Amino acid sequence: MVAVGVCAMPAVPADPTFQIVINEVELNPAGRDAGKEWVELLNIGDSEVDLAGWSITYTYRVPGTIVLSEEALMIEPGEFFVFTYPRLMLRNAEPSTIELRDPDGNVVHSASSLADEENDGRTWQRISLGDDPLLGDLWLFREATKGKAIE
Ligand SMILES: [Ca+2]
Ligand SMILES: [Ca+2]
Repeated sequence: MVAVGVCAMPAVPADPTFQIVINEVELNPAGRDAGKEWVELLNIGDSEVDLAGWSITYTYRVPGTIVLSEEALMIEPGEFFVFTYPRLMLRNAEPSTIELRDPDGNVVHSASSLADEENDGRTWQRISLGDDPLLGDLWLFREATKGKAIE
């Protein structure tokens, strides 16, 4: 997809794949879930990325995708972006996969087999194994660190 009608184009890398990762997921926040489920993204690359047109999947009830932002949404290297789902959209009990997709629909990153039946402030957190996509990710279920680096 090509952005049109703007003046200065930001320096977007040719291949933002593996620069933006799903870093933390809250499937089942304390209390009612509607409007309180969220996914934290992190830019692990060394250049900024425009998340306009990028989408994230949801799993409840009929799976689908929702666009993060129709407008420019820059995420700088090392920066987090927390997307809060607007309504009840993430399944708690059955393990499911959440995918981050670029504007062309390519899966950029995914968090697999996540389930959260704990109605509390703990979240699934991605533990870096060196930021090499070939190594995959380790996911831990711990107290939330929303918008902050995971220890
Ligand atoms: Ca809940
Ligand atoms: Ca939920």
